[in-house]
Amino acid sequence: MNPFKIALVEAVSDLTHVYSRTYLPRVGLATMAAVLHENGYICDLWVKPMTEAEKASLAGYDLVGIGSLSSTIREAYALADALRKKGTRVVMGGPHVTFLPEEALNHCDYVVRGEGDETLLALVRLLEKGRNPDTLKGISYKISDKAFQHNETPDLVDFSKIPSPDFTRSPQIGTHEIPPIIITSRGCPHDCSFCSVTPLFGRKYRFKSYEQVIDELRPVQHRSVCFGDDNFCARPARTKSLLREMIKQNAVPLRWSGQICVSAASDPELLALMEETRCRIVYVGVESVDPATLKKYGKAHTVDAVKKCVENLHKHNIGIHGMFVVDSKDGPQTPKNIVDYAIKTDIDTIQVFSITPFPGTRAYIDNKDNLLHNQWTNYDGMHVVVQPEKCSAHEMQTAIIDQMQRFYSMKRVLTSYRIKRGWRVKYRLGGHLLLKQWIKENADYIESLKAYFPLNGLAVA
Ligand code: B12
Ligand code: SF4
Repeated sequence: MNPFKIALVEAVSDLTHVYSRTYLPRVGLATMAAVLHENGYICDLWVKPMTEAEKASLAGYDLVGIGSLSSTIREAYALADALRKKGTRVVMGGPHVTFLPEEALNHCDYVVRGEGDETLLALVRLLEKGRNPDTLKGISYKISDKAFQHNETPDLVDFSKIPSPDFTRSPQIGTHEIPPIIITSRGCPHDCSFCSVTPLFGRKYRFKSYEQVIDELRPVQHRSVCFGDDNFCARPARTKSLLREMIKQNAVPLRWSGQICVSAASDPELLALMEETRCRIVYVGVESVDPATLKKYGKAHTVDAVKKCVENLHKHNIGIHGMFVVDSKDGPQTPKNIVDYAIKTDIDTIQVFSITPFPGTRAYIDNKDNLLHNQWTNYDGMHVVVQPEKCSAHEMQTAIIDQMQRFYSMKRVLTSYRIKRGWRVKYRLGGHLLLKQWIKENADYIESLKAYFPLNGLAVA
C-alpha cells in the first residue's frame, strides 16, 4: 500500500427534507474510493454523520476529499475551513462546486469539476510527487488571492470501465449494512431545465455491463434495492434486457424502486418485467399539469400521458411517487391544481417542489436575477427561493405547504390502503409526519418570506 493517505467525506446536513428518513448515500465517493484502492492507495470513506473525534482524526490524512450538494455545502465548507486551519489539504467535488468553483476555492485547495472517478486518482498521483496539477484536466485552483486557474474540462469517463462503489472502505459501515443503492447508467438523454444531471454527466447515456450490475445486486438481493440511475428506463430496450438477465441469473431483489420517465410506462413488456422483478414504486418526474410549463421545462410528455402512466403502473401493482415542480411563472393556484390532479389520478405519494435553480442548470441562468437569496442550505426544493411572478414568495410557500398538507392529511392516510399497495398507508403517514416536522423547523424561514413582495416581477427585500 502507498503511504499517501486519503479520506473521502460526504457533507451531511441534519435539516429535514423530503428524503431525510431515507438513508441512501450518493455513490460517487464510494466509487472513487474503489478506484484509489485498486491503485494501491489507502482511502477511508465517511458517508454518515461524523463524531467530533472522527472529524479531528481527518487532520492525519495527506488529502481530504469532500463531497456535497448545494443543500449541504455549508457543512462542507465548515469542515474544509477547519481542516485547512490545521494544515490539511482539501479537495472538493460534486454538483455544487463543479459550477461554482471560485466560491469553493475560498474554502479548499482544489476543485474537481465534473466526474471525479479518474481525475481524483490523477490529482493524488501528482500531489504525492509534490507536483502541481497545472495541466490536469477538470481541476480548478487559486493562483493568487483573486486569480483562479480553471483547467480544461475532461472527456466523459468510459463508465463500463469504472469499478463498483465500495462502501466496505468505510469505518462507519459494516458488510451487512452496505447501502442498497445501485447505479446502472450515467447521464441522461434528456435535458430538463432545472436538473443538474446533464450539465454534470452529459447527455450521453452510458452503461455498466449486466454482469457488473448483477455482481452489485448479489450482496443486497435480500433487501429493498434502489436503482439510483437518473433515468432507469430512458432506453427501454436496454432496461428490459437487464431485467430479463436479473430473472435468468436469479438476481431479483426482495423489491426495488427507481426513477423513470412518464413515457416508459407506456411499454407493456417493460411494465410486465418490472412487475415480475418485484418493482414496488417508481419515482416519476411528472413536474407539471400545465402544458406550457411542461414545455418550458423541456419535458416531452403530455398531461394526458401522465394519467395513462398512473393507470398502467397500478395495473401492474407498481406504485408511483409523482415529483412536481412549481415554476416562478406559475401562480398560487398551481399547487392546488397539482394536488387536485394527483388525487384524481390516484398517484400514491407526491412531492411538490418550488423551482430551485441549482448552479449549472438553465433554471439558474433564467432565474438568477430573481433569487431571493443564496443561502444554499435552503436549496433543497422544499423552500421557495425564487421570487414568483404572480404572487409573493410567502403566498407561494404557504400554497405549497397547504396543498401538501391536503394530500398528506390524516384522513387520506387512513383511507389509502389498496390491495398489493398496502405500503401506501405507511408511506403517506411518513409524509404527514415529515411535513409537520418541516413546517415546525422552518417557521422562521416561512415568516422571513413576508419581507419579499412582488413589484413588477422583482424581489424587494
Ligand atoms: C440517488 C439520488 C438521490 C437519493 C440518494 C442520494 C443522496 N443522499 O443525495 C435521494 C433520493 C435520497 C436524493 C435526495 C436528494 N437529492 Co438527489 N440525486 C440522486 C442522483 C439521482 C444520483 C446520486 C448518485 O449517486 N450519483 C452518481 C455519482 C457517481 O455521482 P456523485 O456522487 O455526484 O459523484 C461524482 C461527481 O459528482 C464527482 N464528485 C462528487 N463528490 C465528489 C467529491 C470529491 C472530493 C471529488 C474529487 C469528486 C466528487 O465525482 C463523482 C464520480 O464521478 C443524483 C443525480 C446524479 N446523477 O448524481 C441526484 C442529485 C444529486 N440530487 C439532487 C438533489 C437536489 C436532491 C435533494 C436536495 C432533493 C431532490 N431534489 O430530490 C435531496 C437531498 C438529499 C440529501 N440532502 O442528502 C441534485 C443535486 C443538485 C445540487 N446542486 O445540489 C442531483 C444532482 C439531481 C438534480 N436534480 O440535479 N438524491
Ligand atoms: S429531470 Fe430526469 S429526465 Fe430530466 S434531465 Fe434530469 S434526470 Fe433526465
